[in-house]
Amino acid sequence: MNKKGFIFDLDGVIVDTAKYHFLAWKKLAKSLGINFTEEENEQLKGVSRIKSLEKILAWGNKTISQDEFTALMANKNTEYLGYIAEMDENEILPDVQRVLDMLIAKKQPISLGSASKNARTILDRVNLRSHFNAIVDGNDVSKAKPDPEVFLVAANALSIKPEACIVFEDSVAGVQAANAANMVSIGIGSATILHEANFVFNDFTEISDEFLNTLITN
Ligand code: B16
Ligand code: MG
Repeated sequence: MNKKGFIFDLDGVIVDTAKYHFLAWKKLAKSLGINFTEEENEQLKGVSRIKSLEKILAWGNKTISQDEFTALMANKNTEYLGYIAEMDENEILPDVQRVLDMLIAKKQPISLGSASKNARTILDRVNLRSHFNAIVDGNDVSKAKPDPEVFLVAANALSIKPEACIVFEDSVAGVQAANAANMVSIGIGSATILHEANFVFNDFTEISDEFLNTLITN
């Protein structure tokens, strides 16, 4: 049987953790007297933790010491982990389980390709870790999306050539990273925002088994 490498982003694709990132960043911003909006949070999707804090400080016109920066990052993550600790299978986004089960039934290699350093914890919370043949996250790479590193490392971990990999992504930076890796990019979200993707669906309920079969055979 044909084997393709299926690479899933985590936040915004498998689970909606953006809302928890928002709450944690909002609290941090407030402590600095910065008004952080949901629109700004949108721009942090797929962006690493360090880059996210740099952006928030720039939006708020704040300069802080390196020590304070490090302390704020740690505080934000502790706050975020508090929300993550409450997660369970109910937070898996619609039809993600169906798509994963279908790909597993078709013996397709599956990897995670996420910028998050908390990816393994989240997969454990929602009981999906065993569905993945490989997990590549923010702990395994040094270059953030739109650099293709995270997806190239995932392809390598699956022993599948990049050209034979398919990436599911909700962020613009992630779609650009998949394209730069020479992979098929599938945007999950708004077609207007993710117009650089090869295909775009609002969510996994729109992705049929027939479409997945075409990806496997072509
Ligand atoms: P953490 P993804 C990304 O995950 C999120 O979209 C982004 O908002 C977050 O800042 C980044 O992970 C780092 O997350 O603080 O948990 O290491 O979408 O690439 O799965
Ligand atoms: Mg994402």
